[in-house]
Amino acid sequence: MSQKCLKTTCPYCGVGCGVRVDGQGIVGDETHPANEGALCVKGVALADSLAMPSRLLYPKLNGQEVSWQQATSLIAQKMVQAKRSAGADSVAMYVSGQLLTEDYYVANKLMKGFVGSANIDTNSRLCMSSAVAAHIRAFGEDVVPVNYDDIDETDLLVICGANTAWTHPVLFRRIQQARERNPQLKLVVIDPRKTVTAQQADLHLAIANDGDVALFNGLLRHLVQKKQLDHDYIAAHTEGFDALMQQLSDLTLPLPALARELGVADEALQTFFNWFGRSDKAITLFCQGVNQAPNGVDKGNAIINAHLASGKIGRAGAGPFSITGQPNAMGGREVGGLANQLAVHRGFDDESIDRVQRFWQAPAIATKPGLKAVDLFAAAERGDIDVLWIMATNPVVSMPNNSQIKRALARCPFVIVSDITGDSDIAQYADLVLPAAGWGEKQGMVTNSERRLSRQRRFQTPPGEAKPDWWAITQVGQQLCELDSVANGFNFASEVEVFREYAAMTAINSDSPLLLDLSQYASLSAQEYDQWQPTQWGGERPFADGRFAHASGRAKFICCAPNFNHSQTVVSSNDESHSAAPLWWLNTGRQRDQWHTMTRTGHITQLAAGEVEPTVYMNSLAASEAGLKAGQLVALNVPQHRLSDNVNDATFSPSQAQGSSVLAKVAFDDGLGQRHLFMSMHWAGVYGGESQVNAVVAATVDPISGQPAFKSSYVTVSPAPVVAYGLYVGSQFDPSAFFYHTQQSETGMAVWRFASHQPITRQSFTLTPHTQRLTLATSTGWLAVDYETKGSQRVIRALMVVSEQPTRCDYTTLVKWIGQPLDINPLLAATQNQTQAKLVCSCFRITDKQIIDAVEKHDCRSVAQVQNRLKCGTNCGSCLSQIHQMVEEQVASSALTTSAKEG
Ligand SMILES: Nc1nc2c(c(=O)[nH]1)N[C@H]1C(S)=C(S)[C@@H](COP(=O)(O)OP(=O)(O)OC[C@H]3O[C@@H](n4cnc5c(=O)[nH]c(N)nc54)[C@H](O)[C@@H]3O)O[C@H]1N2
Ligand SMILES: Nc1nc2c(c(=O)[nH]1)N[C@H]1C(S)=C(S)[C@@H](COP(=O)(O)OP(=O)(O)OC[C@H]3O[C@@H](n4cnc5c(=O)[nH]c(N)nc54)[C@H](O)[C@@H]3O)O[C@H]1N2
Ligand code: SF4
Ligand SMILES: [Mo]
Repeated sequence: MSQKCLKTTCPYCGVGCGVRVDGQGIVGDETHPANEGALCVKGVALADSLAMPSRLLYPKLNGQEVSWQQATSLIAQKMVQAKRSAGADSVAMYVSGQLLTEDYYVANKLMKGFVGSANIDTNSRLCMSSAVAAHIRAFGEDVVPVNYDDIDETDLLVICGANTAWTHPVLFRRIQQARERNPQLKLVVIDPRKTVTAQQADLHLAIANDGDVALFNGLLRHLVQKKQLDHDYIAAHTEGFDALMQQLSDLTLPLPALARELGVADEALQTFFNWFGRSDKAITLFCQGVNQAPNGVDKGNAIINAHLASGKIGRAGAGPFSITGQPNAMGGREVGGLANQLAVHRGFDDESIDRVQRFWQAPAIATKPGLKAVDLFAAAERGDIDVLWIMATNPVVSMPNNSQIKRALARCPFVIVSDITGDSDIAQYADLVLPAAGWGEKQGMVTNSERRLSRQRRFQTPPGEAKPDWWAITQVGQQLCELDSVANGFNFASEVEVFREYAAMTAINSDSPLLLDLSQYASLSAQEYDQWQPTQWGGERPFADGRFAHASGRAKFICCAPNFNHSQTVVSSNDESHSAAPLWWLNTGRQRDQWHTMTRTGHITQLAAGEVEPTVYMNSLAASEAGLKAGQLVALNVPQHRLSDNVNDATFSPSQAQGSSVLAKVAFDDGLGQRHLFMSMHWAGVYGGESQVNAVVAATVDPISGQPAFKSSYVTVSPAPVVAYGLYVGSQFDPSAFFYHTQQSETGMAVWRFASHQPITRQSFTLTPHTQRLTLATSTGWLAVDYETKGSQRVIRALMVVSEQPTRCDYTTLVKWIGQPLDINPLLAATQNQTQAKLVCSCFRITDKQIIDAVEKHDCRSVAQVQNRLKCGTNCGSCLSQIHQMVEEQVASSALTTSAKEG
């Protein structure tokens, strides 16, 4: 790490926090407007993320090292051959919101201007495409009209379909600070789960899955009835209101019926409507509970309708606020990385095609939208894609119905994967892998959720021959131009040259109503680029003048039909007629401490301690009705009728059904409704490759955006046929013989968990080198200790515990025994201790049990007192809201107990 101080941005979520890197480490940048110095637990662990195992170091063709020259000229040749023999659409790229703007720009230019196909899509399809489509329908352009600062100005904050406390923690912290400063500010959370975010709210509406359109249409109806519309705004700046009003009674239900349909109390719904109607200013912040739905675009528009109708947009403290997931999802949208956009917010109308073609001097401009992610892989599965270049995304884990993705990759004749690690599941499917320079080794621009462009800066040298993605793309581009005998469109020597061209290109918007215009940076010097300060495009307050990008200059109301069919009760009873086993609604998303498919965070001890193995959360009552215990291994299965749907598809063979289940351990969460499951999307690779939730998530998409409905699948749940559960703590272990196995990183070692169909014998484990073994019976199985004798001491090197019962023993405490002198009785007690504590503070590894003890046994009566004792929440603060909640509840309950005793 460099000694001098350098400013860059965090590579994880779309909050886009600034960080400072110096000889001391990596800390929050106080001067960055997105975070003012704060970082969440993932940001705090950034320095550890750099010591990544299994970096890709050299280009490899079918496992053999090749030079970059060989690799890139092969890609260019394959692309040209495919183009000539099967047409430009047989070439495709699948890229990522984790690329930098410069990478994204040249990838888009290569495909849409020089290969001649718009078959370039991005994982933002899985993430933001519904919000993009909603913005374009309403505003005529993909513009997010709210800033983080607006949170300090608003009267009402509605968080819809987002678990912000975990997924955008620094933004949530800002929300909590705003509430502390302004006790009048109300927080409403709309989420079928009682998440950590929902626990903090003044009002939580646990609506039925995909009930959002009905809810927001209901809000609009309330605004009409209570005369809380802004008629002046509607008349001056919008269109389509009358048409919407004519249909409104068909688009929602009157209050008691609506409340019933959504599964929430009348009064709660009424309270939300009243708060929204009476607030002068309101912000509706939304994320994947809105976007990842079969009606995700309509959800976005139903939200926007309510804001337009009440004039709560285009001014401080008001507006619909789509939060981006990835660090540069927004930058990708700007350059045009989605298959249905051409470039720089331009679509495929004749004028845009002409302007883009002329700007690029493109020999082969794409003239129609390309295939969206799910369709793109379906085309590959049919054999329609000959060359597929995948960059900075891991679709075998992150795409729905991922067995189809695996089939597609196996079928595609030439798959190129650019990644930073060979451990990613996608790298296993590549014919050619390219080693990419990762965060800290590459540089460029990213745009966060509030349209703010910040610089990522390089502070270390890439290992081996790893290269920035933009460089690899331009090498291919240059050779492709040569093979096609056209002028070289990829003559870029550095990132700033790419950025200048991108900025210059946005000048094609200058005489249009589009707000994306960075042309003032078209001649940025290298020094100015180096010294770039975080800057927003579109100005501080887009739409302040009430002008929108539609030809009429007005925003549009969109009629959105509610999706009552998708409410929990209706779908499950319909579907059950096909299936003997009861169906459970599977909701998927994120954990606080992991990033996506774990390639960048799975190896970090501090982050691995949050959710230690693949876990499916369910209501304890529903579990007991189904005869399931906490800690038990279960399989989530694709219901029979969906398998038979697949069978109707000519490409489906019965053996493929075998990939259609997911293994996970049961944990109780009474914040979930009956037969409502939640599981994270993270488990993958060495950490939990048998538990990729997308094996059972259906590839249902929103018909407009093509975004998968990751939160709306139905599955059956069955106990896994486990004869023995096991755990191994040590530094080396091969768990591949077990049908279920996972790995949790620990400093200098790991914890493997596994399950077996057969009894596990003591002989089935090889001894750790240089050790002796002691085995002992426990109440449910046995414990083996591998130890090394040093003088008179026996030092523990590895431990394994095998049990016939799903045990709730707090295995992580066993880690503390490694390297310690063997002391049988306390060790045995530790393996049989049945209280599994839940980690609350990752920075100081403080569990819920310790916090409860601090209140109960050590008489701590406030968060400050608990923190004095345990330090929890004093570093990154990601868990602060949880600690507040716990301390409050615990203090109240111990007061009750005391008064009961006294009474
Ligand atoms: N720790 C962590 N943070 C991350 C990421 C990560 O991997 N790890 N990834 C980043 C990325 S790329 C993204 S896109 C964001 C995602 O950020 P979020 O959208 O906040 O996270 P999710 O957990 O995917 O889902 C949010 C919530 O939607 C709810 N939901 C499900 N169905 C419905 C519904 O029908 N209606 C409503 N209203 N809600 C529903 C779920 O219960 C869930 O709590 O997080 C970003 N931040
Ligand atoms: N069931 C379910 N599935 C989901 C979701 C969900 O909520 N539920 N959410 C969806 C959403 S919103 C998203 S955004 C996706 C995310 O899903 P992915 O994009 O597939 O997840 P990542 O693990 O971030 O994949 C990034 C890959 O790029 C590699 N990488 C990192 N840095 C670089 C670099 O600089 N260059 C290159 N070339 N490679 C790099 C990493 O090692 C990793 O393999 O998942 C989607 N899938
Ligand atoms: S909130 Fe956390 S993950 Fe997101 S940018 Fe900030 S530090 Fe990174
Ligand atoms: Mo995302």
